[in-house]
Amino acid sequence: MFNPWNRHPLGRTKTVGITGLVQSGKTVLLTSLISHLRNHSPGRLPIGGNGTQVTEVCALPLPPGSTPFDVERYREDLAAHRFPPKTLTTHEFRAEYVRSDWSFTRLALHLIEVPGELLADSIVATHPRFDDWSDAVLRVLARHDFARLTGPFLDALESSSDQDASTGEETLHRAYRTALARMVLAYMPVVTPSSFLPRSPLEGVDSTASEDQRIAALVDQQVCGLDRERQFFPLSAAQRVKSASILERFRQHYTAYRQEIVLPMARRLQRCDELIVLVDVAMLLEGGTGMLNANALFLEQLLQAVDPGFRPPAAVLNGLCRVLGGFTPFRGIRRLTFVATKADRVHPTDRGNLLDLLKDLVRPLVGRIQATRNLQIDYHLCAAVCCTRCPDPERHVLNHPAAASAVDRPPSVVEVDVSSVPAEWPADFAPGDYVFADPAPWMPKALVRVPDQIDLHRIAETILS
Ligand SMILES: Nc1nc2c(ncn2[C@@H]2O[C@H](COP(=O)(O)OP(=O)(O)OP(=O)(O)O)[C@@H](O)[C@H]2O)c(=O)[nH]1
Ligand SMILES: [Mg+2]
Repeated sequence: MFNPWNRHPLGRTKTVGITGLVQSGKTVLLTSLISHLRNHSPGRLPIGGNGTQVTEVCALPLPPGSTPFDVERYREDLAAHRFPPKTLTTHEFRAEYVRSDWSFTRLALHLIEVPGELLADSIVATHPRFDDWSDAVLRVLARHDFARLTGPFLDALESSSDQDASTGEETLHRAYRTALARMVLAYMPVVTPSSFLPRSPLEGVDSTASEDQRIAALVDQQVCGLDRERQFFPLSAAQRVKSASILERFRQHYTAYRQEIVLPMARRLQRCDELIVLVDVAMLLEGGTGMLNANALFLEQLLQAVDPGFRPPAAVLNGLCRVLGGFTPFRGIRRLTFVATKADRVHPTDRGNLLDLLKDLVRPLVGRIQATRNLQIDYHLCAAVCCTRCPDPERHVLNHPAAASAVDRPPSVVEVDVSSVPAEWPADFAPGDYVFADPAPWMPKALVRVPDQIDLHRIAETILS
């Protein structure tokens, strides 16, 4: 938008989605980034060259019905060594920025945090029909990585042909909810429908509850669909032939769920200009091969759902319009940035390996898209808040504030041994083979002070380009 009265007359807009699995660090990254840009110091967060200064000129109104990203509240949480609350719905932030190396341009930046829970339903977004979703989900559940968690449900499905249809439905539904509950507790990112994921603490479950008690609470309290009356679970081809009335009902429930919950989220992601996907690589090493494979599958489904990149004619037209400072005729994701987050959890000498592991995980997945489309892809490593210190580069230890400290009291500092990050993904590794630092959250209380970070400027540069 051209405004001759403004010192920066050329207005550009950009929408950036920040996404990644549950607990990948989205809220902390946005909180730290916005704090840094509000108090920008080229010395602490170098962007561009020659001491470029970034200024947040003003906050901009959000589209009606959107939930604001509450940066002040998250800052306070972190400063009090509390985890930020779980993000349950899409949170948004809009502000206008100028950079001292932009002579005429100002940028209206729209940042959107998309919760990881919703992304588990990427497989729903890419399958318009219940029958196809069922087949796709059953194929995933039969994979070796999930067999331990989903075996009883698959066995029940197999043997259900001997049972009367309505008894079979209740037994199967319970078996499916139990399989999902086991996936939730194992942090497997393929829980669909994602309505099953708990949005608030479960009733009757405290920190002393056993795994069986947690599974029972999830099975009893969570739903697979829009509500208790409109639930569904995958049916095999044989079941679909045998139980026509159940199939008809499940098709309706699936369509309603897809339209009300999943498609709005998928459209929102597809309308972003750029997407930043956070991956906690250290957590994947801690979780074992099963979790690594599940995450690769999750990333594949996410890429299918957001459908990034442009075919050459659309890319050329958009590029031309952008150079001329105008509206781009084709909406969609033109740039994907993958970020290995929480880099402070590993020893400083291992951070290069962390980035290599991220590339090894993602490259095969995006290569197929890049082969046919114009799509910019970047890989970065960062810690939005650096909570660890390396007391001695010769030893594989890190110092950090202890995670289990009393709220509102400065946490005690502990020294922990951390594993070496391998140069490539090991062929087979079990949960617990790797252990990294798990520091308490941290943020300076004074608003003029910005948190220590590792390479956050690379993300800022991407967003403000
Ligand atoms: N050491 C370290 N911990 C981090 C960093 N970023 C996030 N964390 C921790 O990781 C956990 C998850 O961070 P969040 O930012 O809430 O993650 P999220 O992706 O928004 O999580 P959900 O909203 O629940 O999906 C919190 O305990 C944070 O303190 C980081 O840069 N370094
Ligand atoms: Mg969050």
